[in-house]
Amino acid sequence: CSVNDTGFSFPVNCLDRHVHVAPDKVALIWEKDEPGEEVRVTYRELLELTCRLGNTLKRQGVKQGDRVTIYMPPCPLAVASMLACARIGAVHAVVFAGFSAESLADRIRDAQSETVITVNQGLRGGKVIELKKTVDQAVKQCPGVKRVLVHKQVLAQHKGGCETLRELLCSFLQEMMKEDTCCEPAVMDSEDMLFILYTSGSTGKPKGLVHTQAGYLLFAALTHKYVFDYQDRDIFGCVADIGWITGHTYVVYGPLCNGGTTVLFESTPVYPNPGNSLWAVPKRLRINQFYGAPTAIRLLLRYGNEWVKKYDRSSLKLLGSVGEPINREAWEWYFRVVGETRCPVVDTWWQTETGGICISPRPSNPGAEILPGMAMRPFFGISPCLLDDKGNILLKNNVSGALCISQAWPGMARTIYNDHKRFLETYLIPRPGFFFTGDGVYRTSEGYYQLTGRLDDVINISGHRLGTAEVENISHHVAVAESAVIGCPHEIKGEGKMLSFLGYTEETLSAELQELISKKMAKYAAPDYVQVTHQLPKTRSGKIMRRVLRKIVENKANELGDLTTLDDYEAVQQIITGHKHLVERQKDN
Ligand code: 6R9
Repeated sequence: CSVNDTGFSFPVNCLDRHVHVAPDKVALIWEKDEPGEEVRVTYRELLELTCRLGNTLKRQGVKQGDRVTIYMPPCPLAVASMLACARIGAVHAVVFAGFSAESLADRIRDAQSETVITVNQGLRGGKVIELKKTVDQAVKQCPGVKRVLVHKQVLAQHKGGCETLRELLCSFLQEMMKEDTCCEPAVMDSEDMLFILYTSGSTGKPKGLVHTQAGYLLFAALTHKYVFDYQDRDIFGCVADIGWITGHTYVVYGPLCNGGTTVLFESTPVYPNPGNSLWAVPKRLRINQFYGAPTAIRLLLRYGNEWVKKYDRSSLKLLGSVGEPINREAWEWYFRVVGETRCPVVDTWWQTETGGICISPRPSNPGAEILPGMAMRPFFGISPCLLDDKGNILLKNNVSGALCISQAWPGMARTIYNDHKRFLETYLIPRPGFFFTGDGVYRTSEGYYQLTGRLDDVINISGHRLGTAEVENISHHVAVAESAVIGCPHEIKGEGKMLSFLGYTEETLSAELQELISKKMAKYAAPDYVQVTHQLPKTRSGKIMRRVLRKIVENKANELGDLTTLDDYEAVQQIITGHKHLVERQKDN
């Protein structure tokens, strides 16, 4: 298959280039749900799969610029589907395969996708997930959908086949195998759309952020190479679902553009147990860089050191963290226990909107210090800027403010699909002349950046502004796995009175925690109330949903807002009940 010389579209950069040099190099390692069942796909195989799939899409009538919704768990076919869209110039919109039919339908309609690609079933944590059924329900509410391509995986007894939905539905593996392994890449403009990815706003409908061709790929490749010090033969393990931006940039585009070998994790961090799931993998697959979320690190920490120590982790050279502020305790455990103090830990700050990592300890001068729980330094071309509420630029160190970025960078999202006004209102108008991230940050006296949490979560007590992360970081106590701090109305202290939700501990510990926070931070920061809970409300990608907690303490449990990204509704119900008990006890006292 010869590559069109003028074609700079993605699959050429992510596949063809490498097939010319090293066709048999492994591109993907699919670490399946059942440990030890990995599948390896070489660059040649991935190119063939992508081309066949590209031809199938074209034959089905998908054209350049059309949107294609992909509803699949992490697997080689999902990656090939993304790359096939890119190859023919279509725009992919991957939707996390845990979303409900309703949420999927919203996203299909918003993207105006005529095509949906899915698999009949998926496996996660040993459970069969009926993806095709969800798609069936979703497309009933989407009159614009013309075709659903279903890959049949044989996982369990599957009745009925896929012929039921509509005429255009096809079992696409069969179709694909009839196609040619050569598919001319579309020639795209650098600013043409590459993909849409939905991220939830705190209110209203989800935002379909648009990333474009050249800038995004450049930023994905550069950050992957330099932040993680990715070398030619390394095996890169990013435990993120392809339904999130981390999966797009650091499972798919960054590693593949760099000709690397990337791991697709299908399972959960604790299936079948907290050792076999993740800690056995570095040795078996010889993983060199491991990139995960604080929520998973905190969960695994709770299971103790033995699960980790059981397995050889000498292949690891670097550990990364993304998605939330990483509290000091989790950072130390990651560094000391998981990485045996040998691997630098990079806390990487970025967003769906930024396309790739913007602040992280590496790259930096050889031997440069890395401080626990801090993203520290801006990446090449990123100019962070701190602004106060009135829009004044804060130039000094040892200051907190809104994190803004003062000049455009290649990976920046260009718009919200079909709603440029909302894009401007959310990111560019709040602080004119700057990109407004919505996150709070503290610049230390050394000039390093430490994220303090979402600005809408900031608590104001007697005139003092507190970032949630600052207090949560201190709430570290032997019996506390995770904590979330929120504000609630208070007559005396003005705007805020604090209340913490702390997991896995006994209520008798609340006094100890109050003392701990008073001592380590300040008396005013000590929580007025401590509620003990077994779980915190989290998004499916592991972020704590503090706004849900806020509504509960404001007694507005019936106005919890958009919960489509909420992972476990049961956890919220338990917190509501727990909160009622807490209020009753307060009254009794
Ligand atoms: C990549 C990703 C973005 C939001 C972001 C911030 C939080 C991400 C962080 C972090 C502190 C870090 N966030 N990384 N906060 N330290 N290292 O997660 O994208 O899902 O769009 O979330 O996540 O609040 O604004 P996305």
